[in-house]
Amino acid sequence: MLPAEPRHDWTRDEVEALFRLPFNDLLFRAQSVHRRHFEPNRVQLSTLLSIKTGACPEDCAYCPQSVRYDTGLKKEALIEIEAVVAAAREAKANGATRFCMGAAWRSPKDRDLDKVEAMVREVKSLGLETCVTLGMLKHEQAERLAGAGLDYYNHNLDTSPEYYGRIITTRTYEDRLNTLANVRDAGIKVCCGGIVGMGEGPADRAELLRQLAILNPHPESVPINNLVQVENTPLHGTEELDPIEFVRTIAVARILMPKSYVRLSAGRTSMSDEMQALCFFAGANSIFYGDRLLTTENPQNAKDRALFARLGIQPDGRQSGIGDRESSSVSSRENGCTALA
Ligand code: SAM
Ligand code: DTB
Ligand code: SF4
Repeated sequence: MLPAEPRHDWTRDEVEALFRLPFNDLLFRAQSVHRRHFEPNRVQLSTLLSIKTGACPEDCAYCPQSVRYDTGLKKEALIEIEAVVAAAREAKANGATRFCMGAAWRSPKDRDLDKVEAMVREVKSLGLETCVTLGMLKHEQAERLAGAGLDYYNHNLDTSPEYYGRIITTRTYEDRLNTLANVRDAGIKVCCGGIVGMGEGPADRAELLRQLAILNPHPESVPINNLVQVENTPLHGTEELDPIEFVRTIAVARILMPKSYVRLSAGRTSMSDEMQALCFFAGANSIFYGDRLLTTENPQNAKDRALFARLGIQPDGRQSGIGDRESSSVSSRENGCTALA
């Protein structure tokens, strides 16, 4: 039996046992959970823009934007609002429903927030959902962003508490949980996930997902990033994660957080169409869409559109068109439920 309501009391043993299921059993269960809560052939599209690039004082071992690693990235101060609005218009025209603005800060200064608030207001007025990721946030800062109408704040746990010290030393796991609590208290929706493929072990992947799933409520949006290896970052050269293990991570995230959007995030440029299709089958129902993430590449829009066409996937916010392979209407979801219950 599948539990009807999300749980927040998953144990390590339970989560590790999910990871160890035979692959077909795991995917069947994840797909069954998915069909209970979502239309199975719909994917939400978020477009990213870096609004302040590089020269970050933090030491996140995966990140090309840290000032500590010579990645050749051109740093850029907080950009002007006109450039943000132009990028948001383009994202909307291309079919995104959410626009996510990221800044390479440890935490924002109060005067930076004036500009970010204006960006949020302008992007929202275009009819897009807004998300920002600005580093650690104090309670009052979260309140200010909520006042500007911000929909989502992205702040990732990144990995398990046990592995965390190998990846970041300049802020603690506790700091991250505090920021998430401040965001939640201000009434902003939480986007929180992590990165795999950083040399962590299976228990770390399980524990990252368990840490996300014991948050109450669950994050509304859960980005699962596959490490993008950037030359001259400490994690460059890390052994790549087995793609099947990546798909398992998506499936377990779907089972643990049944009502959350699970985003197939960074790392898609090195994934095959078949691997992405398995991720969607495992319950991923959101992606970053647009040819750039923050500083690295993402698949071109045309490539993603071709993938959706092959898979009969409809982006959120679009009506299914005549001639589409399979309508993603509620009735198809219900059919699926009956078939898979
Ligand atoms: N500076 C802010 C912070 O760290 O909270 C916001 C921007 S930061 C780039 C947002 C997230 O992007 C990180 O927490 C990490 O999960 C993800 N990220 C950064 N570099 C990545 C990489 N090379 N591969 C995969 N994910 C990455
Ligand atoms: C998230 O979890 N992944 C995005 C977003 N939140 C901000 C960022 C991925 C960054 C990948 C490396 C880069 O492009 O700089
Ligand atoms: Fe800075 Fe964020 Fe990159 Fe860490 S992940 S170095 S905080 S930009």
